Amino acid sequence: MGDTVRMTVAQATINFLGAQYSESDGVEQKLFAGCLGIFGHGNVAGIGQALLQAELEQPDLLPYVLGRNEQAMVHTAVAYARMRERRQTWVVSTSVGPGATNMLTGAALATINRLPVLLLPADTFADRSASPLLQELEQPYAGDVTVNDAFRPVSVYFDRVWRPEQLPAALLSAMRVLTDPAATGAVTVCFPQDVQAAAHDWPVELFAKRVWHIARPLPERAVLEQAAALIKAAKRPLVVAGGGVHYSGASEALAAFCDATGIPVGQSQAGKGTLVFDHPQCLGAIGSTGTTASNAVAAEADLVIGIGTRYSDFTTASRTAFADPGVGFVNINVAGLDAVKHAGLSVVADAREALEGLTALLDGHRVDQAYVERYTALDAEWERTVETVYAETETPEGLLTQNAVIGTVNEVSDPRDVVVCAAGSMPGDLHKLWRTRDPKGYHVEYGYSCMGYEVAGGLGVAMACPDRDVFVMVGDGSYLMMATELATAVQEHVKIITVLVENHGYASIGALSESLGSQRFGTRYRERSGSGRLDGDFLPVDLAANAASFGLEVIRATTKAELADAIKVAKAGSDPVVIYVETDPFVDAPSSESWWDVPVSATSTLASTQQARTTYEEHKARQRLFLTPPSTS
Ligand SMILES: Cc1ncc(C[n+]2csc(CCOP(=O)(O)OP(=O)(O)O)c2C)c(N)n1
Ligand SMILES: [Mg+2]
Repeated sequence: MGDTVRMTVAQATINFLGAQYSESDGVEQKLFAGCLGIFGHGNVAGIGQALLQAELEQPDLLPYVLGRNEQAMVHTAVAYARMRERRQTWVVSTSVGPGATNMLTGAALATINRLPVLLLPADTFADRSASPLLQELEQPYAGDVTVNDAFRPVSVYFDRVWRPEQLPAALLSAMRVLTDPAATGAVTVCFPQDVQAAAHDWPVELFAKRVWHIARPLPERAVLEQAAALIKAAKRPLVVAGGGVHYSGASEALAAFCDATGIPVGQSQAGKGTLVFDHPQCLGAIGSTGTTASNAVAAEADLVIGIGTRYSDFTTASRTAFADPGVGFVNINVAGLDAVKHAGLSVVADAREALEGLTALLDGHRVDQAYVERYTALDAEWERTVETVYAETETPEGLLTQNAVIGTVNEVSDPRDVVVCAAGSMPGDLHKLWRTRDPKGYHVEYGYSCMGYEVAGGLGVAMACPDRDVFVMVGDGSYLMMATELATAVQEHVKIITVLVENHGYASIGALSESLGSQRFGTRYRERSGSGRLDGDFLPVDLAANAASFGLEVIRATTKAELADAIKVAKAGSDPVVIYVETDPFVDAPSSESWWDVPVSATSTLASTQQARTTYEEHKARQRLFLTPPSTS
């Protein structure tokens, strides 16, 4: 037997995690920036003790940050990982029971967005000596099921360390999955609380520095040649760029490919910024929240080249965006799951490698000049639309429009600043309207579009890029759901500029409800009136005062000029600031001339619903399955 060292399971885990590195393109960095945590029984004595010991004896090993809500901590970690192109993330430690299950939403968000995070929920006693303990689920049908089993469907790897001897295998598997570009997401390793505190003799090699190479799978030569042939044969090819382009660091390779071929690009939410907004081939957002330019080009495209996209229903306008009868797909993706979608030619490969290979194979091939002129004109028309709405002035009621808020933030912020959002009407409006001037300047979480991501995610973004200002755009609904991490931002002295957009409820779902014949039912923050309905006065809730209670500077802005001044003040300082603006929920962003499939009641006593159903059926008829493989003939 070789040398061993005696430590608890928790101490061994923290020592192991602090010694893990990722490596990509020859650049090494610590895989974990630190550990976010909230203590309770389950982790306070085990992992908590190990973190304390580490902070005192090896402060750089795995710095501990106290969060305020477990879900929010996952958001922070995931946002950080996205900014670091999945090469670095955080560990999140929770107590047993509710502390653990509070992370479920965050786990789903991480997995859907293909972003790495290591979750360490505490678990009930392995030896069951004190069962049923506080917060333990007792299932009559199974002795080994705990609430943590709910993590299985939302994790890309799940394990539970019932015995110390299992620890090396569980941790090595967790690292493998976290650093696998095709498989990454939420990795959950559960730690029964008695096991955390148990001592064991560990082989010293367990704690050696370990470097996890992040692979760039190469495309198969023959498949890439097929892809090049399809692109050469296409008259109206269009790239759909997704988040995978960012994670592969393929923005420059995409720009070179577009410059050489003249092929235009529509961008998904995660793919926005892969080309900057004024790149000649950038048509901006695509799909249900897309630009009219992207969507017009998509409707006519005969070949769609998906790169690092999972083709969500927003990206494809619920399968109505691509209307050419013979349209085919070529999909470049590290994940086979995504590469095979829509019967596409599946190019399972890293985006940068595949793009560089394709540009070489295409060897000077360019699309027709007439096509270039057509999409350039469409793009210019959309840019004029953006100019117009950016210039909107206050409404007759003296309210700002959301378009003007977005325009003002865009114009006053610096090109390298980052805008963060996730749910409500702003993600769609930002997708269309935000002029992204830096590949990392746009961070909208739209895989899960999770209300409450904004502040917590913004904190993670700001921690990942202290040299940029971070604008958290958050609606009143999302803010009310989870503003908790403003306290963490104050604690950590992390500057985030939160633009809190008050419109007294759910403008997004209100507009959706109206379009579906449901009359904005239950979407405004109003008191219950004498009629028994929620149609009374607006609630006297003062969110600006709420934000100020976190110990932050809050600036109320009622005009565009005040908003611009507030942004300048916030940018000039070094502390977190909240800018509170009230907007008119009835002024929408310009239409994307696109659709989103949300089924309307097939039968109803309400005329509004009946009308909406007729419209729904018209749109639904345009929806198609893409089952035909692409062809060069
Ligand atoms: C956790 C969560 N619950 C519910 C939803 C559904 N939803 C999407 S947007 C929205 C309303 C958001 O309101 P607000 O933040 O005020 O933004 P606004 O729509 O007013 O722009 C709701 C309820 C969601 N996306 N996430
Ligand atoms: Mg709102």
